[in-house]
Amino acid sequence: VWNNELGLLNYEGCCWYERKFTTAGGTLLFEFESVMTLATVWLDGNKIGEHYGAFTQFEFIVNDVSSGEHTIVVRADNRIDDQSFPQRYTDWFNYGGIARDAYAHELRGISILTNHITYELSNDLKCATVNAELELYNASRDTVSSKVSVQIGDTSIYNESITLNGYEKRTVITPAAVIEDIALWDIDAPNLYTVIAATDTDDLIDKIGYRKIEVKGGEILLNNKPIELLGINRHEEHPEWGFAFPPKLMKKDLDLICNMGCNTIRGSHYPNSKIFVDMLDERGILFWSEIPMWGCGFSERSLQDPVIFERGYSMHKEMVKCYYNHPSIIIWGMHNEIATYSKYTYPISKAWSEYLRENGGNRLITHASNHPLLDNDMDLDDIICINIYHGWYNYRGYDGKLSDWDKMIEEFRARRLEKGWDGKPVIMSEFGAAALSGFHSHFDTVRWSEEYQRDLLEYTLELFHKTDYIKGTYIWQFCNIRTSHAMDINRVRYFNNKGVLDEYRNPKSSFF
Ligand code: ADA
Repeated sequence: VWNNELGLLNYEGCCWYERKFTTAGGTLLFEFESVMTLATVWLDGNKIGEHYGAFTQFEFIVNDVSSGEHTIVVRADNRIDDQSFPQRYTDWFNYGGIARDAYAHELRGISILTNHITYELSNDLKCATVNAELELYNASRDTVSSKVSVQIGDTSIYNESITLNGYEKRTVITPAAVIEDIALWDIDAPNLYTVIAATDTDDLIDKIGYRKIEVKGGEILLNNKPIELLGINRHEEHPEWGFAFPPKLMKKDLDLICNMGCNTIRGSHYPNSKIFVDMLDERGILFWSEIPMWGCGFSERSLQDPVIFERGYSMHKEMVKCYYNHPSIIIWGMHNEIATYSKYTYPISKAWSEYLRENGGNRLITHASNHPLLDNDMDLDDIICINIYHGWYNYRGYDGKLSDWDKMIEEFRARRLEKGWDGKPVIMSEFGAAALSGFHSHFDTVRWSEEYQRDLLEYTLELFHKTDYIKGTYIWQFCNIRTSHAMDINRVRYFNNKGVLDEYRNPKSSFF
């Protein structure tokens, strides 16, 4: 990420990356986990592909590569325009560069590109009926036959021979296999099973966990038991590395989040690193993954732009493709604080929620709304998610006091009943206040003090926990983040200072 080089903090534009490598040749698969935001890739001067979207993985396959030395060039372009994700007015910093790992794989014979494991659990949750959906590719120009097998834990669920024509891609859905006596994945027992898909010349190794998430009668049920989501919003960002976030720090962030007693994280506002989601799987922490479609930056005109629709749609598809097997992901978020009070968002939310419901595995679908009393799209959600900052921002029709919360909770209770949404659990997905580390006050009305933030969080959390229809809370936010210079004067130091930790992960009073 270039912005942390001296003099480049505010550079927005293109940056070129070049790397020489040697290969035995044949078919190569180039995999990029995150390039911000428009990526164009050349191999030995020949363009091999282009991709839009900063936080989702993409791949290009190149056949007939000669053996020897080659040069790969990537141009990363993070310019913002009317059709970009994010838009100019967005509350995070628009870093540029190659933020996550990139790989070149040599493919041989029949290769496995993806392996999605889908399962249905029996009512008593003791037994799973499992399918694998394998995407296979013959990386050779000749017809090739190979054994294809899939094993989950100690159980073989598939073992067949398959023949593919030269360079043919084929999706194989294995017949249903019943696995008895499974150990469930849960927050206090995150049991994982290793999945090995193999051909004569390739393998793909992954992990899955068996769990069931659903809503019933206004409750969220994890493995048939009601659960309260105790969460925090976290940006995968650090002032030294931007979005190129080191795994060592991911572990530290998780240790801190577990110390706070959280059982869930919202990956606000974009898909997080695969390695981070692996850690969540291993530690039994529930995750909300969403695409980077942030708020009021998206004008009514842009919400009607087919390019915006298609870009967001493909981000959902790539998110599902990449993270499908992770048991920790229980929520897909479609967007955050867009104009869901207008008539322009419903068609978008409808198309995306239908896609996610059909293809996204066993997950709850939602969007985060900052106008809960006017929102039209909550019909489409499994859980209702509300972002409101009473006690920090002043809202029309309210007094600008902490007690505005009590009023709002009763108003939303009425709206929920009127709309017939009483079966949908409500989550307070953002609330909080900014505090400048080390700024203290004896007076509980002094904004920006650590005490003001602490008291506001105490007040709101207590209120939410005792409100019958609220089934989860995500504090805004884990730590301070660098933000866009387009944000208003409220962003002191050009940081969003609502972290319960500062940007270097030192605690403020509210952390405790
Ligand atoms: C919004 C938004 C967050 C952040 C927050 C704030 O709810 O979703 O990204 O900008 O407001 O701090 O005001």
